[in-house]
Amino acid sequence: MLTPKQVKFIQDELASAKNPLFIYDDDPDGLCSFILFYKVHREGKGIIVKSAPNVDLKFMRKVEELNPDKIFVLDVPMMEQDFVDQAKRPVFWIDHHQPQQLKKVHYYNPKIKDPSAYIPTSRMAFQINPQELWIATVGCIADYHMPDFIEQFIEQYPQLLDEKCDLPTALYKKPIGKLVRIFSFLLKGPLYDVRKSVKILTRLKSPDEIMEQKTSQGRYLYKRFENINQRYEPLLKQAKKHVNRSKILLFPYSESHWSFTADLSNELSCTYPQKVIIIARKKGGEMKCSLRAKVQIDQALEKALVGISGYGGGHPNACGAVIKEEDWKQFLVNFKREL
Ligand SMILES: [Mn+2]
Repeated sequence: MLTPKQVKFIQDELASAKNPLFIYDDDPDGLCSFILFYKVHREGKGIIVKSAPNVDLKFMRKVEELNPDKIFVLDVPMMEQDFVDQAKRPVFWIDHHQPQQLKKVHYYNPKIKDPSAYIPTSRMAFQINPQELWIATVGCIADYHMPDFIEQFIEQYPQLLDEKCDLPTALYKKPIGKLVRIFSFLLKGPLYDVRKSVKILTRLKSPDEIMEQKTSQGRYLYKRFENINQRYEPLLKQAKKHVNRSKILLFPYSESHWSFTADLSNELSCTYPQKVIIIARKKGGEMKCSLRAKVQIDQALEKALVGISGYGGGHPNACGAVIKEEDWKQFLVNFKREL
């Protein structure tokens, strides 16, 4: 969590920014962090980190085009020093992945003090903007974290969550879980549509606008979600057919489908808590994977990557990895060995 002093500092920096640029991760935690920050003053522009989760020199083009006075980077695991140096603007970076060492950045990461801390970025963004309880809740639950303010949420939004429960229940048996899925799916598809959806999300006043389709904006988002969901459900069905006696549930699929890698692995991990889930989408000669388990897997992944062309990492129970296709078989052998 941010200290009261840090909260005040970031709030002041945000308040004095005339044209802030928000760079955020391509998942509901990143998106909700952006919405929380943006809604404080409704000033500036947001861009999603779509390819590798790294703010590098590619982003300089956007900096030059938009000419922001301050840059806020939210929930993105990595940043290049070259970017910070060339941007020549104050950079504020709020994240909760593996701590990085960069100079000339205002860096906030709860793992620096406590390596075992698991605090989604949207939980910290809620400290900056405590007005948007439902946005913060979506971000936290999407990142598999039951927030400490959940009782307040239940009181205010009983239609979304009627009682305290565990995360699998909240995610897959309660309406709040559907809202999490809506946020996740609205980030998929052509960038033009994604931008339009995000813009609408920043303007919603209540979750009922989507869930009950109470406004035309909410109806639009719900309709778009339903369309995307029609691509997801058949994949989920297919993936479930890959369950066998093995400890690992492995489901590879091709780039002819939209990417649902993280959504599939999250859901299957809750449905089959005994299994180690590996969902892999083949794209451009690489296997882009999401790994989930109720046991710790990040160290096994790290060891399995030795001698393999690829990279990966993440949290103890949730990791991502990208493996060159020619090393895929060997990687699986290694990973099974390390489990
Ligand atoms: Mn996150």
